[in-house]
Amino acid sequence: MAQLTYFDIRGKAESIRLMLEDLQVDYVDSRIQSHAEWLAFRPLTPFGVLPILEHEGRIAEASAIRRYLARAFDLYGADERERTECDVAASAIEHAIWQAWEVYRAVEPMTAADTFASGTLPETLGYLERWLARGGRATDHWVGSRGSFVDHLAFAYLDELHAFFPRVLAGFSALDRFLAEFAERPRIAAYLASGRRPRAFGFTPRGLLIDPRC
Ligand SMILES: N[C@@H](CCC(=O)N[C@@H](CS)C(=O)NCC(=O)O)C(=O)O
Repeated sequence: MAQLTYFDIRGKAESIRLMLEDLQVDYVDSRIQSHAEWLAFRPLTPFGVLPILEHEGRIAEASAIRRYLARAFDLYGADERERTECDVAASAIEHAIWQAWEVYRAVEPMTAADTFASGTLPETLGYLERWLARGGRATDHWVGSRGSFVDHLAFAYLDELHAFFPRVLAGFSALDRFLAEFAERPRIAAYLASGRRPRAFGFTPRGLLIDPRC
């Protein structure tokens, strides 16, 4: 049995939860609930941060966990070219996630959100959409025809944008379509409807960032 340890937020763990759900891995979704619990647990972690995954050993770092699961369950491309494409897309999406999270941490988040929505975000989404649809390929998967861990990472990112910047996202039809189609995968749809997802995307200096659609 695997165990994912994180906080009661989606944050850096949600794409991992999506992978575990989609792969039907038997896992415990362990969520640290209090600061006191975290202070006690922190020295036991490899780098003083979460998430960590226990699965035939202990793995730290979100991107390493995603790639470990991708290698173990054949979600890392069919050949070397596709593996490189997975790394390229995952890196670009991780950067885009970091851009969005900077907005929530801003001193004036409303102003930062407006600036983001009219500038950085559409520019980033334009690049991502162009990459997803590269060479006129089908846009149901980011890499290859069978899908990869990049799909789970992209869904976690786009779903968060759908919650907070739906009108901006709606301007990017391939990304919007990918989001809708991924949500319809039977195991993903079951997870989304399960009520087991954390309600909050993350922590901000002003408290939890709750999904306004919940
Ligand atoms: N490089 C790590 C960073 C993980 C990270 O920053 N985790 C945050 C939550 S999103 C954390 O554990 N914060 C607790 C702390 O810093 O005390 C990864 O990507 O997994």
